[in-house]
Amino acid sequence: VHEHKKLLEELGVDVERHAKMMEMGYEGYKNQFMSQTNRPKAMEYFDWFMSEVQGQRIAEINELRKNKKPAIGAFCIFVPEEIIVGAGGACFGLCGGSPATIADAETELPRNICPLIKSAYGFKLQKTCAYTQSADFIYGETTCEAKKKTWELLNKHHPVKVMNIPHMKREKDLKMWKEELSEFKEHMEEITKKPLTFEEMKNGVKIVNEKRFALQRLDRLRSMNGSDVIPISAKDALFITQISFLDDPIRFTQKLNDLCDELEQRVKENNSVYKKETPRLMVLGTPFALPNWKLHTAVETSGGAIVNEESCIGHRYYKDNVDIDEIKDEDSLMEKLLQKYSSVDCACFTPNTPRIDKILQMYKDRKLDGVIYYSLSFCHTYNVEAKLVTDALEKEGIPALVIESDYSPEDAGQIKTRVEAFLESI
Ligand code: BJ8
Repeated sequence: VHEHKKLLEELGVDVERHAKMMEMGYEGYKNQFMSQTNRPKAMEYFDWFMSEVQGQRIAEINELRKNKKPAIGAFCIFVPEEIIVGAGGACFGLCGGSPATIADAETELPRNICPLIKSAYGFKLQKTCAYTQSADFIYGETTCEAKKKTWELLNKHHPVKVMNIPHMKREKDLKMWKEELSEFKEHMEEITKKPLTFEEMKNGVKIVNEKRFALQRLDRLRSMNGSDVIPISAKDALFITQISFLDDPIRFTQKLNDLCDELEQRVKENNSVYKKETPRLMVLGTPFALPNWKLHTAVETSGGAIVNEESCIGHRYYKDNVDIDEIKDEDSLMEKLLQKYSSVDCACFTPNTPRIDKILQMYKDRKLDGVIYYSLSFCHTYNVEAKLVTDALEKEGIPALVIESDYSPEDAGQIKTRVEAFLESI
C-alpha cells in the first residue's frame, strides 16, 4: 500500500486512516488465515492478493481508467459485470463488511438498517475504501428498501446510477429489466466515449462465464467430490469467493483453476483439512462482504465444516452461466443475460419459491448434516423469508439453525455457543 500512497492521495483516500485500517485488516487475515494448517499451496496467490487488495489491484484499476475504461463499484450481483468487462473495464464490490465505519455512517443513516449498507456508506464518508474512491460511478439497484433509499443520500458524496430491478418476474417486469440492461450498456459507452460492439460484449460474457465455471469447480471439489474429503477450509473458500468480486477476472480464473487442480489431487490422496466425520453444513442467506468471517470462524472453532454458502457471496453468484452458444446478435445477448440475471433467487422477489427448491436440492447433492440460515440484522427480506425456508426444511427433517447478526464482535461468543449446541444436536 505504501508504494501506492501517491495514487491513493490522488483518489482522495484518507491515507493515514486507510493505512491503519489496512494494517489491522491484514493482521486479522494473517492470524485467522495464514495460521491454518495443511493449507493448499496455491492459496499463496490469494494471500498475496490480500496483501495487495488496496494496493496493486487499485493501481491496476486506475491504469484502466487512464485508458478510458470503466471502473464500476457495485453492491449487488444484479450489476451485469459482463458488459463492464466487455468494455475492457473493471467491476468490483465495494468495501462493506467492516464494523469500523458504522459509527460514521450513523451520523447520516438510521441505526436500524442493515450493517452492510451502513458499513459501505461509512467507508465513503471516511474515504477509507480505495475501491469506492476509484469508481467512476457506483451502480446501485432497487432491491431492498434500505439500499434503494440510500442511493439518494450516497449520490451526494459520489456519483451513483441506479438500475431498476423489478420485485416480480412477470413478462412485463422482464421486459423492463431488459431495457435496463441496454441502458446499462449506454452508461458504459458514456465512459469509453465509443460504441460497445457485440463482439466486445460477447467476449465479456465469455470471460465472466469462465470465472463462474472455476467457482463452480471449487464448489464441486468442496462438497460434491464423490468422497467425504473436504480439501479446503471454509474460510479459505469463502475468502476466494469474496475476492472474485475484486480481482481481474482472467487472472483470478487462472489462479483458481490452479488451486482446483491441487484440490483434485488432494481428493485423490484422501487429504482432508477436517477430521473424519466432521459435520458438513451449508450456510443460507445474506452475503458475507469482506472481511466478514465471523460465522465461518465460529463454525470452524466449534468442530463443524461449512462446505457451501448459498448466499450472493457464494452459490447464488456463480450457479448460472450465460448461455453463450445461443448468442447470435446483440438482442439475443441481452436476452441471455436477462435469463441469467432473472434466475437469481434473491429474497427481494415475491414469490421466491425457486430458492426453496434449490436449497433442498443442494442439501441432497452435498450430503449435508445441517444448515445455518444466516441473516444480517434488519434485512427484512431474508429475515422474513427465513420462516418459509425453515418450514420447508423442517418438512424434510433437515436440521436448521437461524442466526441473525451484525458486524460487531460482541455476539461472537454467543454465536459460537449456539453453533456448538447445534452441532451436538445433529
Ligand atoms: S441479489 S441478496 S447482493 S440484493 S443490503 S438485501 S443484506 S438489507 S445484499 Fe443482496 Fe443483490 Fe439480493 Fe444478492 Fe438485505 Fe442488507 Fe438489503 Fe442486502
